[in-house]
Amino acid sequence: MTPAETRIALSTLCCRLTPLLERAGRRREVLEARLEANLPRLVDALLPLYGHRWDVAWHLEAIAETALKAAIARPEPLAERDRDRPPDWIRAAEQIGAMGYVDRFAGSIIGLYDRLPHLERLGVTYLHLMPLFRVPDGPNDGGYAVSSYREVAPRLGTMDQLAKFADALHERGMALVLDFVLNHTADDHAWAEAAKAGDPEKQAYYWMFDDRAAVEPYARHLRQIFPDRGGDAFVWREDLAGGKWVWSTFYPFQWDLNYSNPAVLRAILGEMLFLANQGVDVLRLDAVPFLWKKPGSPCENLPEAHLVVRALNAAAAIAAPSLVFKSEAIVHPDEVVRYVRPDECRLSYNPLLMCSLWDALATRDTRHLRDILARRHGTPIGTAWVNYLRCHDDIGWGMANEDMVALGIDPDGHRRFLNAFYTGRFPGSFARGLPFQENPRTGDCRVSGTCAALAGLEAAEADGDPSLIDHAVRRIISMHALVYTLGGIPLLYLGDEIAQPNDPTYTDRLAEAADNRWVHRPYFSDERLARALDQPATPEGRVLSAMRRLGALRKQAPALGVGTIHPIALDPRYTLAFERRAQGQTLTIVANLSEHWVDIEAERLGPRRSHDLWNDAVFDPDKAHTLEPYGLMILTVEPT
Ligand code: OTU
Repeated sequence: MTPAETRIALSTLCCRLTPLLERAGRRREVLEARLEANLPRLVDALLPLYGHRWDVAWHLEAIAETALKAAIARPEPLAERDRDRPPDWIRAAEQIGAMGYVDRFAGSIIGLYDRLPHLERLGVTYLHLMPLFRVPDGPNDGGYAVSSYREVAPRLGTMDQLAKFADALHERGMALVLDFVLNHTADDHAWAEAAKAGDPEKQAYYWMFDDRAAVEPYARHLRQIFPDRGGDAFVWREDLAGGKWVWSTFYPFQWDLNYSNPAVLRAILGEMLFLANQGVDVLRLDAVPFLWKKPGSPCENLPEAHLVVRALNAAAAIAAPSLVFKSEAIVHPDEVVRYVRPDECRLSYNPLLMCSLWDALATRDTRHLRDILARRHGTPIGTAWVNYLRCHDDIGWGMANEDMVALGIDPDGHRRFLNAFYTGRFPGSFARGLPFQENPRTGDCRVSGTCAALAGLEAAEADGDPSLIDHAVRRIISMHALVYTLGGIPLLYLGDEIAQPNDPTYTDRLAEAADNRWVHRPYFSDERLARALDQPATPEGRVLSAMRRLGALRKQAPALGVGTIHPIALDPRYTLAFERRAQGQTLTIVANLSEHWVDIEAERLGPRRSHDLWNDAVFDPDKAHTLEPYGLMILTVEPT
């Protein structure tokens, strides 16, 4: 688009929006200012996507109108939140995230109220509830096959209850985070049902092909996401007007939306802003890399996928400015960071840190971890990582091959080792994970398992050896401590704070049996929580008290928010040390990711006496210090 064309599009758009603005009442001035600031961004994102269409002006107008209508309908308390919430809240040290399934963590939305004291004790300020929308009966990919974005699954509650719960969270200084599954809908979403009934407009919401020849230019270039399902990303559906191939990147009952159709972007924007107006603060954009498809390309991370996100971001800035997007792109690290920018997603999962931490734990070698902290950990101003150890998905070894090669590591061989290690197949491994989506052709797989199972607690408890149990507990704590001290928002996977083991009972449930990610999605154990509280010396008791301490630490340590990390070179290579500085505070974190005792080269940690906050001890650089297996120090310079 030339600047002149953009200007013309913009001015036509402004005229068309005027009658709507007249209905905005007191908000008119604010909305005019927001339109002025964000309409150009919206148009810049949309024109390269749809500018070639004869009806582009009509679609631009419809999209802008959808945003403006949602802005006018925004409930007053949320409009206040838009005004009052400093946009940089996501970068503050006091932010602590937690994620869980409504049913597994609390039974229902109403049940969540009883869990609030537990969350508050952990310092949680960011609560990510896993998809809680209406879904098909039977398999629904843990809620990621959405039948309606506007209805809560009846067994969990209602949309009204959710909106009220959002208020309750806000009153406690917590943000509500929900998934927005925008790459696909369930095959029984109203749009899919209309497509089945022969509605050509709704058929054009999806990727549908009459014959296989039309599928091939795409199919040949795609990576298999779920090899277990057999076939490729296309499914033949007899129930679609005479039979059609439908694109379904994930499970066959999840139909990919067709964003090359601007009506889809408008429709999904409507659903998104409906959720924003229920009080959702952060939307986790599921599977963003897949949003755009082009024949002959891998159909992942295409530049147009970024434009779709930018268009939604600009529309949200008009309608619900305090809404934040979190990107879920579990891809090559170079691609992951491309979504992390204020005009796309201000938050993003940090899969590279996650898998590098597990890598260091298995190899007792922190070189790769140090390397990524030095080179790949920064994010643009106004953005932050969401750092985590476990989530509801499997672990894939998403390090960059070139980074590994530079360290003399063979990427394929190393990934095979990590898979063997974390599935307990490697001799001497402490981990008890399961291979997820093992590809018989390549032998490749990913890993399922809870933090406790992967960090060795399960194997150690089966063994009954107290020193192994102690090591496993220390692993869990030190790994979480790194997540809590490496900036960004740490995201606790609920259940891990009480070291819940794998849940093998998923195989008894029909809808779950074929997907072993359910092994690490256990029902929250009240019994375990009670034991953790009553018996602080048990593994769950030690982990819970450590998680509470880490939570409390972040509240007092501005240095732990987003900011620069200065790695400190320490030998041997199973130790990791780095310094965090902000607002006059300096913290030095030292972790031993091995079962060995380590002599710490104290002089490398700085010349001053400091206080070890974690072990409540004096750290004197002139004295010898040793760090116990999987030990941790958090040093702060003592005021003189
Ligand atoms: C996401 O994950 C969700 O986290 C999964 O739970 C869903 O099954 C899936 O989408 C479909 O909705 O491949 O193995 O780069 O890697 O979107 C998990 C992003 C996945 C993909 C990611 C996907």
